Amino acid sequence: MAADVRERIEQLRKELQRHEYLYYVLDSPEISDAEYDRMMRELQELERRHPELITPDSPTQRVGGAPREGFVKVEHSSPMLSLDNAFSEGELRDFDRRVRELLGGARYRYVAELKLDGLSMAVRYENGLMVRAITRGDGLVGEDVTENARTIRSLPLRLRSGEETCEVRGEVIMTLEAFRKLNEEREAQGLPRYANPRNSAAGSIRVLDPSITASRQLDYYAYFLLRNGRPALPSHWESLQRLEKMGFKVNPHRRLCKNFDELWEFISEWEEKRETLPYEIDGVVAKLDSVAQWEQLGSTAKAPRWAIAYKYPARSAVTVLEDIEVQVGRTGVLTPVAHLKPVYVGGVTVSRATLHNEDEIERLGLAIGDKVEVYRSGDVIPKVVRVVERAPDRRPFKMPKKCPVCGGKVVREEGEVASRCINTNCPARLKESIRHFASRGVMDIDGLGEALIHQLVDRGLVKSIADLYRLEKEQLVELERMGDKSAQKIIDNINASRSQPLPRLLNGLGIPFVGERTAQILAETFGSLDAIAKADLETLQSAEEVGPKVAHSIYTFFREPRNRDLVERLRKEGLQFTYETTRAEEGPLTGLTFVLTGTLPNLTRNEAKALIERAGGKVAGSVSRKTSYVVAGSEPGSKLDKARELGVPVIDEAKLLEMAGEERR
Ligand code: 3B8
Repeated sequence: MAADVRERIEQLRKELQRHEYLYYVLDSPEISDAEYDRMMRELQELERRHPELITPDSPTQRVGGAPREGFVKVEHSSPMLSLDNAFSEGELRDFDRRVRELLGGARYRYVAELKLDGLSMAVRYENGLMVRAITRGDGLVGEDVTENARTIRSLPLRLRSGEETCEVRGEVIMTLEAFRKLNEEREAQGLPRYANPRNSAAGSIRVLDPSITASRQLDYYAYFLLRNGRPALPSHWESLQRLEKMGFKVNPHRRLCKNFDELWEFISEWEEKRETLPYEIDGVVAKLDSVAQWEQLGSTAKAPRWAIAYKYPARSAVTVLEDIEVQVGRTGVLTPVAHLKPVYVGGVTVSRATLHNEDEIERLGLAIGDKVEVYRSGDVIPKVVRVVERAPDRRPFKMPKKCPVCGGKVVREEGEVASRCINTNCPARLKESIRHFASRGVMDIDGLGEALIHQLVDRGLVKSIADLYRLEKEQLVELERMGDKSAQKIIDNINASRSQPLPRLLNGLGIPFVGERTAQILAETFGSLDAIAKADLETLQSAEEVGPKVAHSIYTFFREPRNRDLVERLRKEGLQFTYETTRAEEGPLTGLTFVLTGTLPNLTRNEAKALIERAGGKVAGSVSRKTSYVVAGSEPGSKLDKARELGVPVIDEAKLLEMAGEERR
């Protein structure tokens, strides 16, 4: 038995490690998140029962341990230097000339890498196991952030290359997407926003509670391999390839350059292409490829002479804040938007920027007419970062008392940063609700864009999200710029969205504070929309990550008659109200296998399945000697005969509910 468990644990770890590598490092998963979760849960359960078998490289150890009192300072094996900067082609040429002179005519090549905008971290491996992670600190002494670093999924806990002892250096970053989500969540919780992904990554790695780091979706890119405090291989290019084989994420956008021109070409190419990257870079790092030449050139106390960081021009510019417009979002939140005198910022013309909320405007000390600095990062909406010069005739901004769209009352609740239009019929809210509902990653209704939504709402064709499912092609064809073909496509896409899984529908409903993540957790915890809708505050809070504020928001949402009405209409349209939950670890049905046959009086097949799994049981497709019970409804099929043949007990829905400890419906 113990040997079996040990073997199963080993097997699960190997599989999970492989899938983590495929997902987080290679970005090409082979299995669904649900399958991954299932394996993870099985491993967690086995380790819970056999804690003596837990090892530090087990994938379960990434969840983040207990908070600590403070960080321990640790000396680096060799100084972690920073890089000198070049801000122009001329400065880069100066660097190249110096290198050429110092090398006295020898041939040399550069390795060009993107310069990720994160924070540097050194990671030690002993006999193939990750043992310590240290921030750069002052370059000589950093802080031990091992427990936090463990939670970074792209950082291997065990090297794929075997039992090596070495040190790896690289950059911890947060992707733009993770950054955007984090700030959305923080805003929802009334917390201040992070200024940029870099600060946000730094803030996430330097927290005392590793579970916070775990929730932040950080990434690690390796760029340096050391053994005994010295570069491990004679060529940097080969080091990067080697790091990849060891299981690290190494930025694929790199080039071995024979001369300055090739280096400059790489830099020019990426100045434009950096817009397309899912993370921020602030330049390109050029390093000599030959480690022997590194040693020849040496370092100053601050930076190596064999490398340089070419910095792209700052993506900020100064312009005039011409006006502040107020937009109304789907939850009625009023968002001030800056209208700017158009200005060129690192490649694009910017004329609008978000100002988030009233407090932000106050914090910045903004007034209309001021000269302001606008900053643009990646694909994120530009933002105003500071006032450069106050205008003499500046006009202070005041949040309107009436909704700019419907004229309804605007309120700002105690302790909230947002002002809201409280008219639930406000057309701006409806339009935003539909836009959110249809958007990518939510219900994914391709073609249902802003212009179409405006027309649908303004013409009264859609008064509620549910009306979308009643639209007919003929109605669409009559709209501006709508052909027969595209109308049919949109209708098809709307119809296809009926099968989007419950977490997406939940997200789509636009319940304040319920985004993608919370929706997923709610669906997994409760298994059905009805269970969520009828749950009381306490029950809602029993779900992970659902605090009083979120619970209150969900509770209130489902008690509002308009929302109940929407839910009922969506049910009639056949949207997905149940979710296949992964099985509960322990419940009244643990160890039992059920087979469903026929139509049950109250529960749909999916609901019955979810109910059984929530109670710890399993559902199988066919009857065998291993079947514990067959649950039969009206018009059962051959499964009932089979059950009788094998002597498997047959029960009805009521009995199932009773066994599962669920109240009768
Ligand atoms: C030597 C090499 C510092 C760095 C380096 O993407 C040194 O190589 C360094 F003293 O800071 N942010 C990179 C990045 C940073 C560094 C680096 N390579 N790709 C980065």
